[in-house]
Amino acid sequence: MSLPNHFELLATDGPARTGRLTTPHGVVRTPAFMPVGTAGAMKGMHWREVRDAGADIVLGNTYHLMLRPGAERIAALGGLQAFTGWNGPMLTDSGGFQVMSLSELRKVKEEAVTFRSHIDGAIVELSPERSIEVQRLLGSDIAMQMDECVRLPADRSDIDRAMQLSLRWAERSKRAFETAPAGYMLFGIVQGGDLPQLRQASAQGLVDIGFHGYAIGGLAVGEPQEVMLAMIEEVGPVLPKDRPRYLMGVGTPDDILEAVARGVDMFDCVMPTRNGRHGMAFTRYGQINLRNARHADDSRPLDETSPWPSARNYSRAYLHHLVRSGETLGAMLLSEINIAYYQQLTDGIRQAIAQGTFADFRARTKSEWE
Ligand code: PRF
Repeated sequence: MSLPNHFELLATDGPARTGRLTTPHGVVRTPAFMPVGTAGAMKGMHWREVRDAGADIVLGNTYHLMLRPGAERIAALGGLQAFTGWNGPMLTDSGGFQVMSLSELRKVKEEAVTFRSHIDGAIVELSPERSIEVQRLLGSDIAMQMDECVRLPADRSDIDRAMQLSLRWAERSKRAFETAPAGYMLFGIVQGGDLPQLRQASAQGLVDIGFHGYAIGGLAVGEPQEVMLAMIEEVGPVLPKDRPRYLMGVGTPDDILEAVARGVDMFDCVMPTRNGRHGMAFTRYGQINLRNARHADDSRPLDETSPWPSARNYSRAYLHHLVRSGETLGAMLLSEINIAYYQQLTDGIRQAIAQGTFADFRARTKSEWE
């Protein structure tokens, strides 16, 4: 059964697209970059800065929030938006991927995954149905199906088994989502590793079930960029043109430009905030490691042309000093500067697609990286 469509394509430029996704908490302009606020907070940033930087939507995690402070508690406190103070759209990841990367003693069975909480060691079970229930208790605008993501390289049999399991979990997730109020969305997740045939089968299986949008998972998990881009090209023709496409956990500015060139509409990644906390700045001149001694006497700002004040107003020497001294302010400034850069990038991408000049924009942006 086909679900209502809340995505409107405004313009295309080759395979690249720009559009609007309407959620219960507001409109998301695409291509969109979603900053990651894992545990109900954007590490090192105020929500007002996230909003001012230009983000329309942020990502939260089922896994973290169900363990602490708990989904039922957040629901009783009015849902994620009321609880956190972020009043815009939120997408939540389903938890399966975080179980695999963060918890110990995990066991994947047909019915559910069982794992030991990384917080207090408690044994916790997460099924596709419970994942949807948690995401609905959180009040997530866009919920994700539970899936199993295999790290690459992997054997064909492992990739195939996880892909088939993810398809069965997709069906169960959709059934569990049937009673959600109008306007809320559920995305399926394509798996299939680095194998074109399995990617296509996964995408076709999800389209047959029918989702509000489609994510491409299982990429940026150890394969070279060219393999990731080839897998996006495999699923492109299978996915419905009128539905949003979300590449999960990606990536660098270069990954984003290349994926947009292949039809991707949405992204999320911890890179701008995590790398920022480790002294790395994303700028129009490329990535700059402020730990490096060569910045110690450099009075220039990171980017004198940036619309974001902190990228213009602090010297590289001062940022270097903050990072080397372990000052909280260093992590805070680089987080906001990086999130602002990612939003400027997607803003430029959207404008270029609307004007039919995306190829130029992509070439010009890359040519400025040192
Ligand atoms: N599945 C889910 N979340 C994810 C991924 C996935 O495959 C990835 C892979 N890059 C990041 N986040 N559910």
